[in-house]
Amino acid sequence: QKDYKLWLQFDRITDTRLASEYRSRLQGIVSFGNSETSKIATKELETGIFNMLENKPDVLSEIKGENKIIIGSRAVLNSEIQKSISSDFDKINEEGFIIKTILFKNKKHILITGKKEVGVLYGVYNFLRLLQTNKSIQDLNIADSPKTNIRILNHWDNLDRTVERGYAGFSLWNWQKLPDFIDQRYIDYARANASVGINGTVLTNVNANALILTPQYLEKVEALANVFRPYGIKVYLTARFSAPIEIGGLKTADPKDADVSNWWKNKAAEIYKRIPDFGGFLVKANSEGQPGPQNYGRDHVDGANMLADAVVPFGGVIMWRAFVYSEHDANDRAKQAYAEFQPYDGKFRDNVIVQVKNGAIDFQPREPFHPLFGAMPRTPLMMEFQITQEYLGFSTHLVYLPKLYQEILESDTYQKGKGTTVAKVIDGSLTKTKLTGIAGVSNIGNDLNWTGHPFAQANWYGFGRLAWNPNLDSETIADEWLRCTFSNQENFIKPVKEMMIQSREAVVNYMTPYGLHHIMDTGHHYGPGPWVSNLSRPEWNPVYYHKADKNGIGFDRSKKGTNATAQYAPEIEKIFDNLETCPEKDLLWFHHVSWDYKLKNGQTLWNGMALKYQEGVNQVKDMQNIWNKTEKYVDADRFREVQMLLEIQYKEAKWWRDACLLYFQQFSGKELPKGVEKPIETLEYFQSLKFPFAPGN
Ligand code: BDP
Repeated sequence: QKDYKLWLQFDRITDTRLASEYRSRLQGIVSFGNSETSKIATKELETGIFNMLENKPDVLSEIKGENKIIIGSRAVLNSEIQKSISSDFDKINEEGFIIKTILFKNKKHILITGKKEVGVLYGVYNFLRLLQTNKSIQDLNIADSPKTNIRILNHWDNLDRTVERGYAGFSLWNWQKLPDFIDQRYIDYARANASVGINGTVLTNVNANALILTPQYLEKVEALANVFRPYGIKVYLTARFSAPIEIGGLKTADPKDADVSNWWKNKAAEIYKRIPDFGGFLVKANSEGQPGPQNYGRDHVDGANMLADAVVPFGGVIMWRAFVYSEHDANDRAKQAYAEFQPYDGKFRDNVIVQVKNGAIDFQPREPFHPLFGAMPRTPLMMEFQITQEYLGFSTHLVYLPKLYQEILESDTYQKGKGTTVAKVIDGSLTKTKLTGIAGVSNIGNDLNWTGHPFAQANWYGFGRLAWNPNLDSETIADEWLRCTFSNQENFIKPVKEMMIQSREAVVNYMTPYGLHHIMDTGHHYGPGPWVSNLSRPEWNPVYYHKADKNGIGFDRSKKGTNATAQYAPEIEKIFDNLETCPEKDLLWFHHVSWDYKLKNGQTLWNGMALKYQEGVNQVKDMQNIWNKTEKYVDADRFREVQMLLEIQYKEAKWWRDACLLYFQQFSGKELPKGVEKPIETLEYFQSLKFPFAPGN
């Protein structure tokens, strides 16, 4: 099954000239080292080369002749090679790798090495990618290292195997059969992650169940940790703050209570006894009804630091989430995380990292960067992206997310003047923090193709690549992914890459153009629901976010409104605050403007908005046209699958356009401009639609 193999297809190289050049340079593998990791690296190289070049390289234990690939970590390399490249090791960090053409006894070879075994494994996957993407391997001199320490997937997986906001089937983790049954998928999952440099996984949902911390489950977690370890992947768990009560028999979970902190210390010791390299805990506390320190009159610092003290003797970390908003201060949800967390800057223990979503609301098709990224210079902050497409058409719509990730990472916080981008906050280069990280809420389930949509695999891949290096370009990543996953044919790559790149803007256009946000239907978050106004908490209702009325539309977060703009550095605040300078893509996020407001292109807002909705639909049509021409480059299954999915996406883009425009038209009272197709259905029809059973909510 092709789509099970993800980007690790290792298809035969069809360019015969290139294949023979590769063959001549890859005449055997000399593998130093005996660890599990090094065995995996050797095997990957062997089978990868065999599949791509159809010749089985010999695996040798010493260097003879020429044109061998020599692999091994620094410690196990022979002393002559070690000496000759010792200065290269200065260029990499603990997880980095070197791929270099070297001379050994006057003969050319390719060396793949690193300070640690896992670096060698990363080097091997990167080397294989060179072949997969048909790059020259003539004179190699690559030294590369991950720019962040924690590159981690967050699985929102429940113990009953349902996945919160998961659209690719049930959870991979078969808790019932663990620890004795090791599904091959666990190994393939680890492989895929290691191949892009992901080095951690949180196995359980942030809306946590304390049972995972009982011995019965820890035994199962241990079995998974054992599978992942040789691939350089650490296991983490979510910690339910009230666990001391629920499974510990205590009366309280107050972080200042000595019995409580002792309970966590003992729990940590118990976990580390089983899993010596356990990563630590991810915690959602006092957010959306989850228990936390505030239940006891304590604060986030008390809670996080208490847990941090429990894991610190073992080298563990606490990832404490900043996704909080309260119903008691409903004036502007976008301001609440900042208001609650910013005053804690500098107060957390060294092994606490605060995990912040990319935007201040919640994983919308477009949000400006979260103001906290520019506001906590004395606190390690990690990024939380969503790979699963909760608000972007589940695994039905083709949306290439690295484009969104890049937009956020490139945003300038001005924390220390111009050029202090979010990427620099995240990779620690700004604040010199040693604890850095990027988390991605996983889109993986037990579907045969892992992610539901074949192109959703690109979001997993791209997340990993950007976690490795937040400065990578999303277009380059798309190029790599396409070549590794489908084909190297330029006639395929060029248009399909374009399709991927434009897919992010398309979804913004047909769902939430010009800074609109959170106007999806209740509960499942799939289709349009700008009319929803009956939910118990004001900030759960779409009408709270678009504020459409006869006078106009948009959420005024400027000085005249909720003053959320003041949470940004003065330079950015000024830009967002002023209608003249506020980027139009964020217009209705920051301003309430009249339907006649003149856009930069000369259109009125109403016309411009309607045209954007139409443009989104047209873009999906373009995507269909592009895909329909790829049949000869793609296997029949994936071709057909993507074709059907794009057809649904096209239908649903029209659904979003028509439902939103009909609804907003009640307020604007204006005709649809020329160029926008007339809706066939009525607003009442769209409002009456009931979404069928939605997975994962
Ligand atoms: C929202 C989801 C909800 C999650 C929550 C979170 O709708 O299912 O539990 O975020 O991140 O996006 O905690």
